[in-house]
Amino acid sequence: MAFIQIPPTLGNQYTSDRVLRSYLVRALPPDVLRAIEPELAEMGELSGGHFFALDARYRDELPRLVNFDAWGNRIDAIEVTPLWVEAARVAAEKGVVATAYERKHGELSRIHQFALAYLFEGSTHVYNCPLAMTDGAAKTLLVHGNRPLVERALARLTSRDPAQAWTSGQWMTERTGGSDVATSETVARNEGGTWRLYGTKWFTSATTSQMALTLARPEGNPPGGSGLALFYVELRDDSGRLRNIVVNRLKDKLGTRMVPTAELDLLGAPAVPVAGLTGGVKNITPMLNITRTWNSVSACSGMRRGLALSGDYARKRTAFGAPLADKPLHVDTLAGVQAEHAAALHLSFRLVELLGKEESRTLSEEEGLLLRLLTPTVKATTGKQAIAAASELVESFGGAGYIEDTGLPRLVRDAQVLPIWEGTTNVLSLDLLRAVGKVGGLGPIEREVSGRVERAHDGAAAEAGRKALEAVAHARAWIDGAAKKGLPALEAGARRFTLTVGRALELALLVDHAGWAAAKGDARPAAAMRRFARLPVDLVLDHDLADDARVLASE
Ligand code: UCC
Repeated sequence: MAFIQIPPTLGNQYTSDRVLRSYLVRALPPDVLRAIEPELAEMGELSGGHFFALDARYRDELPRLVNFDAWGNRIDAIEVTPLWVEAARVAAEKGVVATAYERKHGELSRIHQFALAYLFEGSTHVYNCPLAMTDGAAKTLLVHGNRPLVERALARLTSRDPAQAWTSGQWMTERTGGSDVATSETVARNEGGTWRLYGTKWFTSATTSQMALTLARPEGNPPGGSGLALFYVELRDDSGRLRNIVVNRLKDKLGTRMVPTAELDLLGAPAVPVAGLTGGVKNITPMLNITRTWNSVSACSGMRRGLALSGDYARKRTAFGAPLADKPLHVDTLAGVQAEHAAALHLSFRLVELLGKEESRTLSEEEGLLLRLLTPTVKATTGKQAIAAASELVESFGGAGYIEDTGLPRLVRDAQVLPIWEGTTNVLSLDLLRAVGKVGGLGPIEREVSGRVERAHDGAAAEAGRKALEAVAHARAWIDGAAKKGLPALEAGARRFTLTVGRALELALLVDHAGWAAAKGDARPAAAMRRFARLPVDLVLDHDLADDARVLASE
């Protein structure tokens, strides 16, 4: 009996989230915050209540692929869990994608939308995956201005009516890999005026979608990413039958286990070019940049969910004569994760702010460059933070965190995908290197950091600000030096460079926010800033480690 413990419970996940609320009070004019707060509070209630209960009930259920009906007809139907059915309904009704396109609050609409997405993610077993791709598809169709496709799909992708709403897939990964997309083998043939796709898509996420954007090489095109074209595919005909697509199997994954991830053969699936017959890799990047933003915000959601559960448990669980919440080392350990969460949230929403401005055409040229640099940086940085946080938070439950039917191991499982899909840490680091080259240097990031720390409100903030500035200066000195040594030196240090830039930005944003909050009598952001300033920020190493890496690799 001594081992019977009280499980953690959750309250309203909006009203109890002091980091999100403090950010929103600052980022939004009072009338906008007043207008959207009821929606956020409702989503917070759903997340901590209704969906948390569904999570407890259905957490072991998996999607199912039914290849044949009782009479031998090939149907390849994918059945998702009851939790996902409910998530689809609520996501549409509450406008988790639509809010960004309705633009009720102009450039602030992305903040509104991503606050909803952040709250929605906690209990819905990564339903943010199809939502991210749906948002990415809507954006990509709009960017390319393909009027017939916009007219056909946009209203569905952004619908609030669950009966009308579509989700989209993003089929980019083939047997040749998910990173080096330019080597994709799927071929597009024009057969009597209709483009048809032939090939295998090795990972397709959330394959219950009605449509997908994908890449294929029109016959006769040259190799490489520019020889690919971006295609729009509707998966099923009016009777619900797959259109020359077969689903070979669902993948058995470490995490995101409710996401039906399928392996598909395209056997002449009809498709429509979205933006001409070349430039496919470049043309799909609007989608990637949106899904990378979702990934960043979802990384924050996972950290927050673990903290909420761990914090509640710490008040209930007694050991060595007192609740864990009264144990200095336990409190100190969680404080480190709280600081990481606050840093990740401020960084992710900075990206979201820029995205909103881009879509409202209020982005300055400087901010445009910053947006390009931030997207890979934020995704890479927050993905790594989410994993470290999940591991620490699961540990904070002791053995209970390791037991499947507590539901806690999912925190680690679902975090682990964040630095993998939508570009691994290394792929994003190399993307940042290329983007720095294109943008013409680190200037926009240096100016963002210096602008954020220049009004440091006290000695600790000034010290934290200096640390952020020094880290960025070190990153800049490193990239200048490595560029002179050549590409191998640049590539070998790219990950340390990217994570340094990301963490320096996080610290600078915390300094800025702490000053604002202190003036309002809120000491928490300054505590997060001080704590984060003591964690590793500058990861750049001056020594050229390439030789060491080669020696180690030869063992
Ligand atoms: O689909 C997947 C799973 C879906 C699940 C969604 C979940 C969402 C989150 C949910 C949260 C819970 S996974 C698929 C993952 N695959 C990727 O993410 C691809 C990773 N690989 C890359 O990102 C690579 O960097 C590539 C493929 C883009 C590199 O290919 P290339 O062929 O080497 O291409 P380049 O030369 O780097 O780029 C081609 C052009 C260049 O422009 P030009 O031609 O003008 O010089 C680049 O500057 O595209 C431009 N470009 C970009 N522009 C490349 N990347 C970007 C970018 N991100 N933004 C703007």
